[in-house]
Amino acid sequence: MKRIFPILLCSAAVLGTAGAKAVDTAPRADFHVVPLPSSVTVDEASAPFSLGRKVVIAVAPASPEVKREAEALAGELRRLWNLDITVEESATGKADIRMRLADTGTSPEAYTLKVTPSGIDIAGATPAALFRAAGTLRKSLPAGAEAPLLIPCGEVTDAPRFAYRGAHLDVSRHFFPADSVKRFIDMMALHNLNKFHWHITDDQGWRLPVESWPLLMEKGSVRPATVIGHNSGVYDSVPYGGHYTRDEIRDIVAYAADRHIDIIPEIDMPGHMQAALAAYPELGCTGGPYEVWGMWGVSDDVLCAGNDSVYKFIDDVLTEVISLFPSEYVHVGGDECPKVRWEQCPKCQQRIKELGLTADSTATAEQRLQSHVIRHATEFLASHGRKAIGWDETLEGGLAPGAVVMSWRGVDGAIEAARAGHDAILTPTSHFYFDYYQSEDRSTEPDAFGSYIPVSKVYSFEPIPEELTADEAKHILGVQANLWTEYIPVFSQVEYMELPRMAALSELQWSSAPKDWDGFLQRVTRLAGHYRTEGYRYAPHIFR
Ligand code: TNX
Repeated sequence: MKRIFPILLCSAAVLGTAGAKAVDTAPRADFHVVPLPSSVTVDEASAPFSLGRKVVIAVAPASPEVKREAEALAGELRRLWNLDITVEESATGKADIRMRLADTGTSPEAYTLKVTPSGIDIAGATPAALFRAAGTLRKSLPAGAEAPLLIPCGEVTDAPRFAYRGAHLDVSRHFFPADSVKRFIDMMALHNLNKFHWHITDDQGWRLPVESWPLLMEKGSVRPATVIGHNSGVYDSVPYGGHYTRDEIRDIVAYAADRHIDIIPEIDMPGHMQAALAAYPELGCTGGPYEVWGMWGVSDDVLCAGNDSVYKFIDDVLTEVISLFPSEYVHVGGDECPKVRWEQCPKCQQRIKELGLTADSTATAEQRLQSHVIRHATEFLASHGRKAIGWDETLEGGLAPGAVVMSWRGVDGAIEAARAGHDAILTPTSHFYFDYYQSEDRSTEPDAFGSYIPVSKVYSFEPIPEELTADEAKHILGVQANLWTEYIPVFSQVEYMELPRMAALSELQWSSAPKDWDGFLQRVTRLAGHYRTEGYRYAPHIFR
């Protein structure tokens, strides 16, 4: 009752008694969104601001970057609440919503959102900060409601805990067309994520256009058949393929950039390369023939590390990757590379000799050969101003300076990397493999990889390992969830596996607040209203 009284009072005050009845029951915004902002203060004593059907957003003249963010917010308010919005360049700034750049804190994504009875002031350190502020405003508003929308007076000040807030999508095992990839990017933007790790090549299909090696697309993007179920040994005999064009990739990169999301493409090497070997068998140790793989798992056939043309292949592919993706980071894989072929391969053994690689208690000669391949790719990227990320196996046999470690087999890889002065990203299978089941009762779930990661488990994760000193902990760039798609043939299932686990992920990535599961549950329940307006398919378990 205490809470409601001032609202009734002020709505009448704002709109006069004639309009009071409609406004009394008007849907009310709530700044306690997902991910939870650093600070939310609500001034219950002041009249809430009423956002009517007609809205003006003002930006300072000659500030095209701010105007772009204002237009983006206008687009969302139009699309979701059917508001009639104009963006004006106005020096006096008289408007319902005012947006500007300002020094708002230490993070480039820090913003403030201030609501007074006369309107909403959004200030951010950068365009990205304005975008996050607009996202908070959007999530604060009640999904599916009709204008006028009441927005309580108060202030949100906010900044992310981690600069790297990732989500990964595997488009090799199953292919998702450009529109679906954009939908994935939309889901990321809704949760303040900013790094899209695009797993675009693997044994089961090469999806990236590479003009200098055209058979990668022609042959490497289609597998002749796919195994049924979990490597049952029975195949469907249906060719399965798909790849992106260069134009589609450029378009997706621009779409992500508009949402302040960088795309980090992964060229998984020297293992997980059977699709490339099917196209160019001379890149393998045995010379093939190879097929684009139709089963799941880890293939023994990998790039031949003793073959000079393999290094040329890597340079050529990375050259095209760099030309398509402006991202600071490029992922070079490095996971699950069996050494059985290299052990038998005269060229690989010769290369081991030439390089003087020897086994010791920390690594075999073949692990050091893998480290040589990854070092080659890392140095190639560095010479073009880019940074390499590799899965934690890249620690075996030594890491090139500046390489970033993505720790997936637990958190030990991140600890080791941080102690050695390398940056690290956490994505342990225990909490962030969203291809794992969301319920212990598998009978009602779509087929999944195995194991069990409920939303509460994701939410419980603390990103900074206790073992690290404060200085070492600075190397933890952030957290990421991975979606491997062996058992995910359609995009609606991508949505189901991501949501609402992505909400819990986003809290760890963004929010510095102490954990509060009950509070999170209330907030994510409101967020699910936004999932419904977007038509996202989400897992229902925590809402029951
Ligand atoms: C491990 S994580 C893989 C993927 C599989 C995934 C299934 C990693 C670097 N490699 O190739 O798809 O497990 O959960």
